[in-house]
Amino acid sequence: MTGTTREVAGACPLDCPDCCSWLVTVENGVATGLRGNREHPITRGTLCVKVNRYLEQASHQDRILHPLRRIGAKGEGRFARIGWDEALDEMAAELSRIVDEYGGEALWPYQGTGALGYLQGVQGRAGTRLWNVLGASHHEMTICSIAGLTGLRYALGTSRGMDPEDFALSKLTLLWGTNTLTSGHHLWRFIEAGRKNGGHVVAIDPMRTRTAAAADEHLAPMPGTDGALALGLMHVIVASGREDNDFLSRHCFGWEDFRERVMAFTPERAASVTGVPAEQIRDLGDRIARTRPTAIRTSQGIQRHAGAGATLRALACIPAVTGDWHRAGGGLMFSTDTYFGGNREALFRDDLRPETVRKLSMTRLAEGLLEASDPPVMGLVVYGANPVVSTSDQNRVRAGLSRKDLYTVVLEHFPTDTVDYADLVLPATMQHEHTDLMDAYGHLYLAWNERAVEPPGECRSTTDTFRDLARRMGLREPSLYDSDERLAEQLLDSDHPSLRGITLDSLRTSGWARLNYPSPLAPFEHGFPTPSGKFEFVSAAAAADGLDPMPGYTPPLEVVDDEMAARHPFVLIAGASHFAINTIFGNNDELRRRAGPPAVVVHPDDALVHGLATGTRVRVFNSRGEFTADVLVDARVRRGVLSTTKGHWLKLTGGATVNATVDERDADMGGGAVFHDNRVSVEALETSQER
Ligand SMILES: Nc1nc2c(c(=O)[nH]1)N[C@H]1C(S)=C(S)[C@@H](COP(=O)(O)OP(=O)(O)OC[C@H]3O[C@@H](n4cnc5c(=O)[nH]c(N)nc54)[C@H](O)[C@@H]3O)O[C@H]1N2
Ligand SMILES: Nc1nc2c(c(=O)[nH]1)N[C@H]1C(S)=C(S)[C@@H](COP(=O)(O)OP(=O)(O)OC[C@H]3O[C@@H](n4cnc5c(=O)[nH]c(N)nc54)[C@H](O)[C@@H]3O)O[C@H]1N2
Ligand code: SF4
Ligand SMILES: [Mo]
Repeated sequence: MTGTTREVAGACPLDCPDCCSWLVTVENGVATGLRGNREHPITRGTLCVKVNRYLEQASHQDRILHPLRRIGAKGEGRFARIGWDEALDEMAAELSRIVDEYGGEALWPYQGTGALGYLQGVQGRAGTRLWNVLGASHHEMTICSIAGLTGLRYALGTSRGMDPEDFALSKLTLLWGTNTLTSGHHLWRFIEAGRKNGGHVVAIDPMRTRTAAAADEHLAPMPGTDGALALGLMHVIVASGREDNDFLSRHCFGWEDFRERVMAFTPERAASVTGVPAEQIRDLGDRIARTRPTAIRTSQGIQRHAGAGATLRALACIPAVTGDWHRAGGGLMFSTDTYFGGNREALFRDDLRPETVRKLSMTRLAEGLLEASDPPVMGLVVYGANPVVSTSDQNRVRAGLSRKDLYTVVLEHFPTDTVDYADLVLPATMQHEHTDLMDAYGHLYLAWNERAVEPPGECRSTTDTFRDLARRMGLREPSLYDSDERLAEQLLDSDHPSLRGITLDSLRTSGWARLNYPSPLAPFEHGFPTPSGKFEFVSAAAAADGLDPMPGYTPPLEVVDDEMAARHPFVLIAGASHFAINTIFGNNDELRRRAGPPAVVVHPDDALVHGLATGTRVRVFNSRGEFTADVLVDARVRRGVLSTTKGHWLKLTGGATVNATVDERDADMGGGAVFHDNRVSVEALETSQER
């Protein structure tokens, strides 16, 4: 490389389990190339179809490069350019006014999953020190994984599980409500390695996704019924006497009670709940019983229903019944994000906030804006989030954001549907334009993301923006002004064994480091971090939280509601698109072309009954709202289910999207969202030939 060309190591910031390690080529101060790091054991030199376009996206003509002030009505998206000084003066004055008049809790720092890092993103709750000092309401990250994380904790004492690299050791892999090839494809190499070693791969998904199509076998349950399927599978194992009694008696708590529940759940009963034939349940139960180790990969898609937390809790019981929790290559993996033992307390500084602050749930934005009182929400600062598209009950979210007395600031890269409602828009940096430190929720490596180039226009990083704002507000707390490096040092200043041998300097030099855990890894060989030290079939903590003390099947709500089914015959699920990540890249022309317009996949039998054909343009609706989509008739979706994708921009599609139909309702645990527990009807608008 010449003197003016260099490669800078960084990492993908997006909400994807893979946290890829990347290298940015910088020529004369300009980023001219981006590639996956070949040295990194997970990335292995490839990014993905989306992030291959990251640099193109960074120089997109619509990139917001300067602060903007609203000049039109809320929702219109008309703005005038202003300077940073003016913007910060205005924001400081407005936030101070709100705090003085209504108290700090009238502020809602609404951070999303646009960037995951510990400095600029949501893992580090960027900006949280400022919000703590101001006494702002606490923003609860309920939108993605919380129900599953909570459910797992009752059984395991933690939400972590397998090291994904150990899928290479698995003889049977269940891809359960997860679309690996789309939503985090770097795991596939390990699954394939297991398969080459004689392993068998089963997908469990109402939809024959590209992942299910690549598996050896596919079961298609009704959405939200996986807990029943898990119980039916365990029944088969136990009824044939192939449970691991040694493991159950030595390492589990409450087995005898839970055993009774399992014995009551015959494959026939599971079949009637799930719609999966009893024969298929018997076959898979039998295969699990005779295959050691069996690994379950599950992720967020399975836990967007009323019984979300209970589902993950029930799934975690399978490796307890088989004893696989003690075998590397066996167990379950949902998320790895608690393997990193960084000093989050030192980073967050929650000691700076008042003793009690109100909590506001990310997925209840409409309720918060329209109904919260004492105090009402008067100031909303949105960053790394696009709630108009991503959050439930879109029409009410838009009504809330339209409130004339609400002061809204959005930190963004692009003029999103949410930006349209802002009073003030601040231009934000992208990953190669700022510094960050990342862990992953799909592997055990940390990454350092070195800033590679100067930010374009007047873009500022999240940390810079909040430091500048604190200064403008005249706040004296010294930790508000800590530099990015200082923040990283504070986070890494931990005696947790996972960080042994890792310093900021060492991480910076290599760009990435494996957390200090053995490989292969049997995560609970020294016990479970529960109160009993054992796997808990019976959980006092769950009982104390008003939940069933034992794992079981908690049905979805709308999916099984007969009265609603009579009105709205389809269950609608809206999973990850292959060509976008949430709403990010939703404005990239080439990726949009490849993704096609919003579509709903309908089973041929349902299409016949409802008079739908491929290309029929339909209105998809329920009492909450509606959106338009093109029908695709295909047997890859099970009967009674419609499948679409999340993340389409309202302004680039039909003016409303799937979340216009989704209820603002909590799942059983943690206040998780219920995106897939949603009934709708479809009605033809016109056929494509007429268009
Ligand atoms: N390309 C791409 N990658 C992404 C994302 C993206 O938008 N695009 N999103 C990122 C984010 S934020 C997340 S949280 C993860 C999500 O990662 P995944 O969980 O893999 O993604 P989803 O598509 O939400 O859900 C996975 C599958 O669950 C199925 N499913 C829905 N309901 C049920 C059910 O009740 N039971 C079962 N068994 N299956 C069900 C869906 O049909 C879908 O195929 O992916 C991340 N990666
Ligand atoms: N129907 C349905 N809805 C869903 C889901 C579903 O499966 N079905 N999935 C849900 C899930 S799992 C998730 S995680 C949520 C995601 O919902 P959100 O957290 O709202 O994520 P996005 O909608 O993609 O919005 C991220 C925004 O952050 C911006 N951004 C990215 N990096 C930065 C940065 O460094 N600084 C600033 N200031 N901005 C940045 C991007 O430009 C983008 O506009 O959506 C949820 N919505
Ligand atoms: S979105 Fe996922 S697969 Fe794509 S580059 Fe980022 S971390 Fe890697
Ligand atoms: Mo997510």
